[in-house]
Amino acid sequence: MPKVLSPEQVEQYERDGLFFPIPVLSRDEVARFRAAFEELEACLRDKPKAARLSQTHLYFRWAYDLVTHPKVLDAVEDVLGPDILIWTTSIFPKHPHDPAYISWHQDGTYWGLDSTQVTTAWIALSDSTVENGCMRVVAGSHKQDYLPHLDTYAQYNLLSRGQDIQVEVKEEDATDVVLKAGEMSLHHVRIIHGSNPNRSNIKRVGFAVRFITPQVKQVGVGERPVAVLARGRDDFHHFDLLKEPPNYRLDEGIAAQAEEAHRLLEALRKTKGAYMAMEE
Ligand SMILES: O=C(O)CCC(=O)C(=O)O
Repeated sequence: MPKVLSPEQVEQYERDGLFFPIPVLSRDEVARFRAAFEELEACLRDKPKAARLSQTHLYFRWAYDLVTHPKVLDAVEDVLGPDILIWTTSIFPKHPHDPAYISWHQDGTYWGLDSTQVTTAWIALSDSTVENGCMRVVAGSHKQDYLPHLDTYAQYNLLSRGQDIQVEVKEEDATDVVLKAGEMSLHHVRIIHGSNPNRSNIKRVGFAVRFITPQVKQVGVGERPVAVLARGRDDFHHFDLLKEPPNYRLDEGIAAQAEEAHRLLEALRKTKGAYMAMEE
């Protein structure tokens, strides 16, 4: 029996590669997570981009609590089944009138995962609207294979290499994933998606969590990545599992996160073709 999504909603996810909105956080919870994020972001302002907003769930208790929130996991269980790992996380803030955007892309093209047993929960820590640059998807596009992408390194592209899909995406094919703070969407690893700049006075904050099943392997990284066993069991042992929730003070967490990001980037530089979401 599904936990929160009805069988029709699960079918819709399978058909469109997307389901939203899914209410997951109370108003108080949004306030707690948003305040913790703002505090972190303020401390990270002068840090290099790659070390900043990736893998926060491994270093900051609030981020761990958010990504393992029972309501988030219930919805993920409805599409992935009872055994769930958290592979990576990224936070995507867009400040008022921020020119930053995300080009049309398919996540799986550059993640090095050997399966599509992967879903992203995009949790809104602010309202996410057409005006402030909500995520946009091409519903049903996950049914196609992976398409060629070009690394553009465009200045305001939030993706690390400005990966841009090399097919025309028609405006009328795009669905705006409008969410209220505390709601989330789920999207398939092959769906074509992106987002426009924030043209409003309202900051947009999205917390993206990449969930996989334990069968999934990450290829080409040359080392065992760390994952969080969020629910169920892992009989495959493709990842080193985080032993306990993070318990750092803010400054310690920032230092530990920066050190690990630096180490991983060095390791990735030696592994041609392998990229992780932490690079985003
Ligand atoms: O935050 C956005 O607008 C898009 C995020 C994204 O590309 C993703 O979560 O895969």
